[in-house]
Amino acid sequence: MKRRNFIKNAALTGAGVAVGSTLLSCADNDTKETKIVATTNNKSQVSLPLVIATWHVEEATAKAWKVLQAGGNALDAVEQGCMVEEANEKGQSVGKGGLPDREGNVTLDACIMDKHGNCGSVVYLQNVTHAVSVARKVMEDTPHVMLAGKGAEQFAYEQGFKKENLLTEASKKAWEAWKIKSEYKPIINIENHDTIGMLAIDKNGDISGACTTSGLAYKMAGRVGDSPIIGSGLFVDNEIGACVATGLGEEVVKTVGSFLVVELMRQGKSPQEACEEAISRIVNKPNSNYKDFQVGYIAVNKQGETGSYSIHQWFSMTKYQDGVNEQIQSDFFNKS
Ligand code: SD4
Repeated sequence: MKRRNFIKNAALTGAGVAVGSTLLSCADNDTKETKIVATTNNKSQVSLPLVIATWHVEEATAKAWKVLQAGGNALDAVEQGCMVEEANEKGQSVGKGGLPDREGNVTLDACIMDKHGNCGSVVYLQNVTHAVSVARKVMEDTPHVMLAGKGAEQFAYEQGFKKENLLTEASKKAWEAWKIKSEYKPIINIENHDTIGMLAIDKNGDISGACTTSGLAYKMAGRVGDSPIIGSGLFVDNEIGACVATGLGEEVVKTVGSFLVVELMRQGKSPQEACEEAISRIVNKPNSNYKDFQVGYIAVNKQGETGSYSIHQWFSMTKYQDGVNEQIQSDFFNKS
């Protein structure tokens, strides 16, 4: 993930951060195919297939796009796309290399949902990198939706997943430095916000989604966030559209965020309007302390229109459509 580079580049080049329908920035130097575009989504550009993902994950969307272009289905695309970030040890909020909990254990949460409304999820999974694939196995090979902890891990080994140490040297060092301070105050957009959520529509027009994370860094042992909770971290309704969340999971769970976005689209809102409304449900709560945390949503509807919105600046969505892999800077609530 190169979100921090993006932020730095945008600042250094004086690239615009205005929102609305204005063009935002010049090309990202890292990849020729990736460019930063308008924050609003142009309906006339809609064509299938397409894939969107939270944050700046163009390698993951490229993988998913390859699957879709070859005629693969949306379910395979989102699983394989998410696996790219799970295997990326530099991404410290997903899969291998994820930051651990307070005790030094890396624990993963993931879920996946297909065009039929089938879903699978794993929570508090240890020692297995590809949590999203274990979630898919739960969906396809068990009578259940969710497996947790030791049971999920045991199931993964039975399915042929290999045992790995997920705590890399870099994450161990970061945890040891954190232990000295022992202060639990995640920094917005910098710590704890690299969960990858991915939504795809294949050439048949069918939608699937997936979400995978190591959760909040330095969380309490046993803590589970929104990402593996169907309806909170992810929801897909093939008739309507899909949504996936990132940010402080506790706040997403309290509003059943992704289900809310899909239901708002069912009532006629565009994906952009639905994401904005779901964020407003969080920030407009009495005594909401939204200034202290980030939540972001991305959504797609059955027509292939997309939207993304967050509480604070610097949330972005990566979108691969019409052969172009681009980072779209999200509009956001807190302009103060
Ligand atoms: C969680 N939503 O566990 C996740 C955190 C996240 O990037 O988005 N991390 O609450």
